[in-house]
Amino acid sequence: MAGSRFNGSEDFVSNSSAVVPNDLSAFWMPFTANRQFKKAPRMFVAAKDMHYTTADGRQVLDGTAGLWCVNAGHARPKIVEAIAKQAAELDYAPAFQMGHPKAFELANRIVDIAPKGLDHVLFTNSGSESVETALKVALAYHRVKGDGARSRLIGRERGYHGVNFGGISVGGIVTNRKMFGTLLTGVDHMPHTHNLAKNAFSKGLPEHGVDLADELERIVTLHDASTIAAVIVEPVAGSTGVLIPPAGYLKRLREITKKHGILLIFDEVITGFGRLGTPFGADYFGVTPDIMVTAKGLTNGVIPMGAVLVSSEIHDAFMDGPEHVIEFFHGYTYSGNPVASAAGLATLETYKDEDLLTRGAALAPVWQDALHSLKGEPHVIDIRNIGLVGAIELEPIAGSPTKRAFSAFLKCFEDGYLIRTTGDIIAMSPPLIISESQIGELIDGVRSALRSIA
Ligand code: PXG
Repeated sequence: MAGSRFNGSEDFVSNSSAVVPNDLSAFWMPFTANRQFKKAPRMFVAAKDMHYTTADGRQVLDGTAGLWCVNAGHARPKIVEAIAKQAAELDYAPAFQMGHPKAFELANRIVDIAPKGLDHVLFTNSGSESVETALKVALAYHRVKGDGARSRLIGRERGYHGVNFGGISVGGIVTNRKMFGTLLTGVDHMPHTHNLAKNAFSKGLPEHGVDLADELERIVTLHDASTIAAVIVEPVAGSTGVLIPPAGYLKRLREITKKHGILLIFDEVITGFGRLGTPFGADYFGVTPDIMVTAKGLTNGVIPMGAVLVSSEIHDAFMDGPEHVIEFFHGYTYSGNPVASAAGLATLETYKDEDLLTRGAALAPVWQDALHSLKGEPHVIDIRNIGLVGAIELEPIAGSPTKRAFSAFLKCFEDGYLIRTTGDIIAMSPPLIISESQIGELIDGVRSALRSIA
């Protein structure tokens, strides 16, 4: 179709075995400006460790771990081998009323590294499904306890909890919500914690804003605790531009939820599996939720999989009634899929072999210094960091929000660096195997892009 074909398609036959098609019209790409992309496609055809290879044979340093998921770096041998072996040995086993060993083994290994008290695992295929699963567990938990009036769910402005109906209902991103009708009823939102006036250029946790947790008390007063099932937050809000919680904020949320019998759900799809320099965000902040939502880094992004961890108290509340009856009417055809489970096990082994779940802590000071060296560069109005996550907020071009950051993204890609942008915020979250010199390289790439864009 006109406009969707490359000119001179031989330019896009890669130097690897992958051949890039020259008709891009059929694939309606996710969260992508499709028409713009298809006019000037950016294609990856291979990846190894810290680098992608583009269709035209260039190396691109991965500053985002794919989409916050390739925490161990690309094409790691243990994971690649485990997937191939599992596919040949047991490709699929029915997920309902049947089992296979690797799903149980993976659940055990996840519990081993999880915060104490989160002892049971439900498997899903994505972060979005993990969120839906967590919300449903929370609602059903109160119901099986005879407290079914607790049906309200509380999220937060600027929260991202995937794209399904529960997730966009508790989420706080206007563009992700406004097209889709009335969403779930009985949802309310706390304010977000981002405050440039008070906290710009904070290193690590911002100093101001712990009192924003008290907004939950206001919401409880409005609706009454007896109607509220759960509060869901990302320990660090990733997708809306790395919003780092003020010191003490998550502890305060934990106290308030506990006081009112409200479940606390941490959405650790991004903060899980070493991103903050600890196995989970819960460890970083010293706050244990009742339910923890994960995905992404669980399988290093290689095979789609998510996991929802719940406390024994929640799990045990369901283990009642006649034993032949299904306790929780929820699950997916691919819950605990054998190949995904094998990928998860090999991923956790790789993390362990290379101490990747804590490597971010050792690198964090280097990362922080490198990021904050961008202070004073053109357009930069804030820099923030935690673990191996960083964000650079740019002054938007008047009348054209998002354009400036997107130009930086394009320039970086051209120069061999992969970054992410959301609004006018650049977000970075490299694989946890990044070297100190690669951190320097990446930040210098961003510096040079900032100096060259309008
Ligand atoms: N919760 C959180 C906190 C997430 O960050 C999801 C749920 C949904 O996961 P799935 O697997 O259904 O996509 C996410 C996903 C970005 C970006 O660049 C972030 C996500 C996905 C894609 C891009 O910020 N987070």
